[in-house]
Amino acid sequence: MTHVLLLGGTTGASQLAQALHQAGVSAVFSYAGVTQAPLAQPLPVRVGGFGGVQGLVRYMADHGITHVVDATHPFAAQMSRHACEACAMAGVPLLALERPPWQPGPGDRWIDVPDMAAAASVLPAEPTRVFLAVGRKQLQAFAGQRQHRYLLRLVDAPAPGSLPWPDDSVDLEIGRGPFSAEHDLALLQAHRVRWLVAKNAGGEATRGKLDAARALGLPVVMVQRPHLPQRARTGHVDAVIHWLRHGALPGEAPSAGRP
Ligand code: 3Y8
Ligand code: NAP
Repeated sequence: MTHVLLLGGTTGASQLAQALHQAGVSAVFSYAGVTQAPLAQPLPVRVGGFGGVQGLVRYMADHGITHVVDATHPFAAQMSRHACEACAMAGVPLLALERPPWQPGPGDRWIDVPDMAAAASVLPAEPTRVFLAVGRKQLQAFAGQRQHRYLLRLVDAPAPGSLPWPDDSVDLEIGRGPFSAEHDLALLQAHRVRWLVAKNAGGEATRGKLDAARALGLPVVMVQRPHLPQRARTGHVDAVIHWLRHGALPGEAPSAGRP
């Protein structure tokens, strides 16, 4: 009897949850619990960490998990690494649902950097106005660059005094996306933004800020994805359903001994 653990928290995970529900596949949707009111899902939901690799192995045994689909974000590297380790230890098949990284096009002024610290180091020395579209957890990397005026987009309003700068020295936009190019163009113009910092998340939900930056001729500091272990992966929700039914991705022979 198939019972899927869907590691969620992205648009792709929400789309897969709908497909699993419609296909009548038994599954549980997992959030880390880092936002106050995550989107509702058509599947049973569990919220919170598993307690590391061993905790995930124990959760899979206790709940009869037969397959894991890692549909987390490309920057949720620790969760993805834990899923690889735990599934290898437990002998549970694992498939990643992931989207390709964004690629620069004509007119894009991207500066690729390997990580958030490098992103902070390429910002100009002289004071300017920077849109940090990297969420709450990554802001510390910019704490030393106090000469800039920052626009922050966060899912939840930050607790007073919790930001690395005085609350009155930053501008906040609270929202979870998707954000259109029109919306982000107006946002960048309203705040006279001169630089953007973004993670190469891929997908359509937040690429609007990149289209807006191109239209305004603004430089984008683009943080590259962390490296992840080798694992089976697909970019298509229907390929996940096929994998669950046939033990292989479309066009591949079923792996020996797999359900
Ligand atoms: C808790 C679940 C859906 C899900 C929507 C996608 C799209 C919007 C792009 C910008 C960039 C950012 C951030 C972002 C994106 C989608 C998707 C995606 C970026 C929610 C969600 C959870 C989170 C966690 C949150 C992080 C933060 C990152 C904001 C829900 C809305 C900046 C990443 O305050 C915090 O602790 C927030 C933390 C991890 C990155 C960070 O380091 O701060 N996502 N985002 C999931 C959980 O608890 O398991 O609340 O409903 C999901 C989405 N975030 O179904 O439509 O699919 O990528 N999320 C980044 O890419 O830079 C926003 O503003 O332009
Ligand atoms: P992370 O750094 O890779 O993981 C940190 C710890 O959080 C994990 O070791 C695990 O705790 C727990 N965790 C993460 N995702 C989980 C999930 N889906 N279900 C249960 N536990 C989870 O994770 P993150 O970058 O903070 O991302 C947290 C969530 O936000 C994920 O669902 C991710 O898909 C979503 N998200 C993240 C980003 C981003 O920019 N990072 C963007 C959009 C959405 P234990 O070790 O205790 O098991």
